[in-house]
Amino acid sequence: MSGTLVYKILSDHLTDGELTSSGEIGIRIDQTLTQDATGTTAFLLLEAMEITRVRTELSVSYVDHNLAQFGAENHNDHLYLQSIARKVGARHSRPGNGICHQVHFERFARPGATLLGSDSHTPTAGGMGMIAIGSGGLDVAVAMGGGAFYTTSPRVIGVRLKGELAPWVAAKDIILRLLSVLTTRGNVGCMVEYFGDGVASLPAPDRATCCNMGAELGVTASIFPSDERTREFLIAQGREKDFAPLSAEKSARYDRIAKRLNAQDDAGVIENIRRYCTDVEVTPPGADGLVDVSFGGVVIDLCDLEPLAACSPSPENVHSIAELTGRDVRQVLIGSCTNSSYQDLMLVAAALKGRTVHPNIELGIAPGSRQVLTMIGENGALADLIRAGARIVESGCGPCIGQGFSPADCALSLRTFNRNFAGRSGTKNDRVYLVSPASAVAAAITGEVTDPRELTERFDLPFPRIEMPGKFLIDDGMIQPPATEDEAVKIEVIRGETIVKPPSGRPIPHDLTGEVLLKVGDRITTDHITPAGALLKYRSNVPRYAEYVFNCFNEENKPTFAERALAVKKRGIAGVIVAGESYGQGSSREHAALCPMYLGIRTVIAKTIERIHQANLVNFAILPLTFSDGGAPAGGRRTDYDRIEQGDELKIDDVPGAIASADSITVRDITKGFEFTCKLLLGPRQRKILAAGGLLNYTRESK
Ligand code: MIC
Ligand code: SF4
Repeated sequence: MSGTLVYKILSDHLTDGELTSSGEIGIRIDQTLTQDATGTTAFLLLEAMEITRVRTELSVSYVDHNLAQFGAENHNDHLYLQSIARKVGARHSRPGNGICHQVHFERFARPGATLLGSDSHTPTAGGMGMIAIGSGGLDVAVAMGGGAFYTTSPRVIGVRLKGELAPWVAAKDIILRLLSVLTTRGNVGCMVEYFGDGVASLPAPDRATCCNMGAELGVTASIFPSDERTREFLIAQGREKDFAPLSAEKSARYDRIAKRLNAQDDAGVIENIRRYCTDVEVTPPGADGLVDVSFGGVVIDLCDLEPLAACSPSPENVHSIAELTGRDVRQVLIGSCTNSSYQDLMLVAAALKGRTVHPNIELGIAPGSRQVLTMIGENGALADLIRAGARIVESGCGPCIGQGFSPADCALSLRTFNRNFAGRSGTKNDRVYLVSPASAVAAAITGEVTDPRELTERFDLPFPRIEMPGKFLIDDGMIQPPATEDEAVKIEVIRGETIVKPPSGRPIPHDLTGEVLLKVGDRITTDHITPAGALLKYRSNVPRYAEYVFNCFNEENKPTFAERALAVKKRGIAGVIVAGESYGQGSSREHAALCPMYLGIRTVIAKTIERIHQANLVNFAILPLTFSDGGAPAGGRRTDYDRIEQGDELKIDDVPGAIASADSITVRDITKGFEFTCKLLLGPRQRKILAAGGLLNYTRESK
């Protein structure tokens, strides 16, 4: 990765390790962000570590997720966050001020800096030429206290953009195209770096859209160079002083990327790799049907791009809008940290001006920030949206996290959001397609999936090219400044009774006996593990939230997962979860580790585990193991994953010995009478954390 922008920023911030292998590196964190759904736990953990003052250049606590306020829980959290942020020296963006990533991009993101956030879409700020990473709240708490953040020295995927987007084709279509090439799988430990002449044509908010959905690729961060478009945005935000030009060296070397794919199931992906990547090599399929694919980089010609949609249930299930045209749509939602910028909403308003939303469509719009909402309010665009029949939602996450606007059974919902995991909308049998604001508004007008490029001819609607305003409305009045150290002493932290101290981890027993409580398939998301939507309000009370762990797998009139886990815990043995590929995809929520830990889960054995979730498991002293046979052994024999069943009793001897130094560990399935090996791929620091019984204990011990 020498000469890349990623390399430059990381080497400026390196505190530990080397940037050459895929070993562990420590980096200094300049800025942090937290949001209310993860922030309460993050600040409680900060308190548990006895950190009384933040030591970063900037830490911001945002309230944007839980705004529904049914019951006292949400407001209790808001008041706690407002008081603790002020006391410890963080800023606090109050409810109504907007979605953390949108507001951070507008007001704080700066080229060349590092940002760590307790939300998986923190990489949005990469659109400003910074390294922005999502993680669990405990890691953010450590960074707030001045500690380094540890991650894998990344492989850098080079994405060259050529040309310019055609009218009605959008930044969202760029990232959807990339998802159709790289998929949501197998990109752990990578960062995406955009370069090429096409970059200059994209304004900063478009870059933010691309970096935002890098989270769906599963990469650690995505980054754009910082150039004149960046300066233009910063000037308009009254922050020119934050500008610094940054780009990769001409001689920059991007990494060669390797992926293992299924020749049959992934045929479309392999075709896309051949079409959009350079120096592609594909091996013939093995007996297991798998092929090894490798390539030098990705090239996307913006001129050739067409409007795309990611169909349910995965952001990688990408099709051209042309293929889907004519499908009946019932709901269109515009908003989320991906696509709710001023330019996005102005485009939608311009297209709807003087029209009424199609009778079949329910249209909801959640502007990304108070800045956006106020500006469209003042220039009349909001009135155009309201007149067209749009239902305006407050600036926040809202429907993106299943808080309202759940669609009817099986009704097609087109959203400008970033995730369409089954059930995330709050409707079990939902059908959510992820699209650009242009494609969304086209459906809002016609009532069916429509290529927005047709709007010009069919509705005599010229493409409304939205220019970046020379000056955004600047009003940070809803961002509470931190207290001075003197003032801080007098501040009393408000702790509502629904806020419960999170449990801390314990060292894993020497010989671990456990029962497989659940065996799940591929792509289990953190939404499956710890459901969001209406249940988000229990985030500050782990025992209560834990009742809903794996709720989607519970069957009527049968003990729930939580009940079974607690019964096993009572017997003095551990709970084990067995999973397929990409376990723990999606959000950064550490509750997906913290709640299982509370229920007595001591190990997860999966084919692969996603980056943020793996780190969260380690932070809460849950052993993350991956099957050594990769879920695909040679010779066609049954995989270890296939042989294990729910209810099996497993035994692992000398866990501390393995944690100390081994890269593999033997697991015995006592019930079935066979042994298998698992990989224990951890850096030296993660091994110490596990041995200490979690990051909280480790941090206390190393003080
Ligand atoms: C999400 O989009 O799933 C969330 C809600 O923003 C999560 C954070 C959380 O679970 O609180 C994320 O993406 O990290
Ligand atoms: Fe909020 Fe949705 Fe963005 Fe998560 S993805 S931060 S829920 S807007």
